[in-house]
Amino acid sequence: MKLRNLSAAMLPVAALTGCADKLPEKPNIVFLLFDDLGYGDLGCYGQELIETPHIDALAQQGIIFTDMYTNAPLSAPSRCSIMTGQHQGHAQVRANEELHGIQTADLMSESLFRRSWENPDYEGQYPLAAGTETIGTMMQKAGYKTALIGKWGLGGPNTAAEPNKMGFDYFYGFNCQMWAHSYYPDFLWENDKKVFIEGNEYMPVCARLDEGADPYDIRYYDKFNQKHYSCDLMYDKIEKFVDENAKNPFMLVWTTTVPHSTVQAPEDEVMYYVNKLGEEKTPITDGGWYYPVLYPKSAYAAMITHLDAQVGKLVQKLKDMGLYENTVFVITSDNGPACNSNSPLEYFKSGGPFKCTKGWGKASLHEGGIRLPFIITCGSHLTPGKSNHAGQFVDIMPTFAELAGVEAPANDGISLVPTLTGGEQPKHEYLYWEFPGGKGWVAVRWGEWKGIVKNVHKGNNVMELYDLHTDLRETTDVAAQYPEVVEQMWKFIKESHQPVPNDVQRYKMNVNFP
Ligand SMILES: [Ca+2]
Repeated sequence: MKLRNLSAAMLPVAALTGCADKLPEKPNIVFLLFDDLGYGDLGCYGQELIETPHIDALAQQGIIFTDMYTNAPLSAPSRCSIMTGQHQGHAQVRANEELHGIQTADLMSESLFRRSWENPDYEGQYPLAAGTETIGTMMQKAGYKTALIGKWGLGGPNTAAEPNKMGFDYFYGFNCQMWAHSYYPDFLWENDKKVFIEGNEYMPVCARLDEGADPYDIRYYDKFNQKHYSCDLMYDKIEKFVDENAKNPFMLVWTTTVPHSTVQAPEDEVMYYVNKLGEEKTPITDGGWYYPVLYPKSAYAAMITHLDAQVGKLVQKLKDMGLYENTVFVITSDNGPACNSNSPLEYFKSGGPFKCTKGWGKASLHEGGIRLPFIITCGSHLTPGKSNHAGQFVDIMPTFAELAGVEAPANDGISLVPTLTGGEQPKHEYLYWEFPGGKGWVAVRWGEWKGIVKNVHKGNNVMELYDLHTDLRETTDVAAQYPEVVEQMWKFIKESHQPVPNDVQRYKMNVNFP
C-alpha cells in the first residue's frame, strides 16, 4: 500500500532548503538531556507560560525536529539506547531495574534509604555489561574529551559500569536515579568519589512537614530547600570542564534532572512564577516518593527556566571563549512528562498536541510518553528550519560519529547530519518500541501509522492502530479498517523483538504473536 507523506500536524514544516551548509570539523558537542520534559514544555514547541528564551534562541538558529522519539518511555532504558545506539528490541536495559540498589518501595522507608546512604552498594541501577561500546568510548576514540554531568542510572558505584568505565573522562552528579529525587542532596559523585556537600543535610525523600506545620507557610518547607541547589553545583563543573578543554574537542553530556520530581527551585525564582501564574491553593503535603511542595506549578516552571538560564550562560561563555561557532548543541528529553501529583502537566499542556493524562505520558508508548522536543544547532552554520524526519535516540550515536569523523559501533540509528547540511536524509523504514514496564507495551510507527499493543504481559495481542496524520491524540482505533497494516506491523515487531541478553526478570516480555 502507498503511504501518504508524513507531516507533523502541530508545527508547520518548512522545507529545508537544498543549499549545503558546512559544519566545522570535529565540533564540540553539548548534548543536553532533560529528564521527563514534555513535548510542549519549551517555548519553541508552543509553551506559553514557562519561559525558555535561551533554548528558544538556539532553536531559532538551528533545526527543530517535530517527529523525534525516545526509544523508551523511562529513564534507564532511554539512556541505554542513547549510550549504545541499540533499540529496545535488543537493548541490555529495558526498564528501570535497581538490582541490589535502592528500590522504589525503599524510598518510603527511612531505614532502607539510609542503608543506601551508608553503603554505596545499595545505590544505582542495573549496570551495562563490562566493555559495552557507548557514545563516550566512541568519542574518546575520535580524540574527544568526554564528560557526563547530571544523572547516570546505568550502573551503580563499584560496578563495571561506572561512568568513568563507560567512556566518560569526567563524571559529576547522581549515579543513582533514586537519589536524584532531591535537588538538595547532601552528596554527589565526582568520578568514583562520593563527595559530601557542605551546607546540605541528609534528607530522605520520604521526609514530610513537621508535625503541626502550616502547609500554606513557606517557612515550613525550608528543610527541603537547602543551601546548594544540585543544578548549580553541576553547572559549575560544566564551566570547569569547558575551561579545561578549550583547546581540544569535547563532548559534554549534560543529563540534568530537570524537571523530574521533586519539583524544586530557588525560592525567589519560584516566587517569580507565583506572581506570574497566581497564588496556588493546593500544596502537596504527601508527595509519595517526593518531598512536599507548596507551589508545584510555579516550581515546575521555575526549574525549567533556571536550567534555560544556565544554557544561556553556557552559550555566552562559549561565545566569549570563541568556541560557540564550533559547538553543536543537541537538546532533548529522556522520556515524556510524568503524571504524578508533583507535575502539573495538564496546566502547562506539557504533552503539547498529544494526550498526556495518566497512562498517556511517561511510562507509556503513546505519543505523549515518547515523542519529544529535539533541537540541533551549530552556531550560524545551519539553515534554520523544521524537520519532520521520524527518528529515534539511536540516531544520536551515528550522528555524533559523523560529526567527529569516526566510525560508530554497530547501531540501529541513521545519522541526522544530512538534515543539518541540507542533504538527502535517509529514513527509517519504521520505528519500534517495546516497554516491559507496567502491563507491557509494544509499538511501531510506520509512515503515519502508529500501532500499539497494550497488556502484553497478559497475553493481549490485539493491536490498536492510529493514523497520526489526523489523530495525534490516538483517540480513534482504525485497526479493523486496515488489517493489512496491522499484519505488516506484526512483521516489524517479530523482526525487532529479541529476548533480553541477561537474566533481569523486569526486562522480559513474552510477546504473544497472533
Ligand atoms: Ca526520565
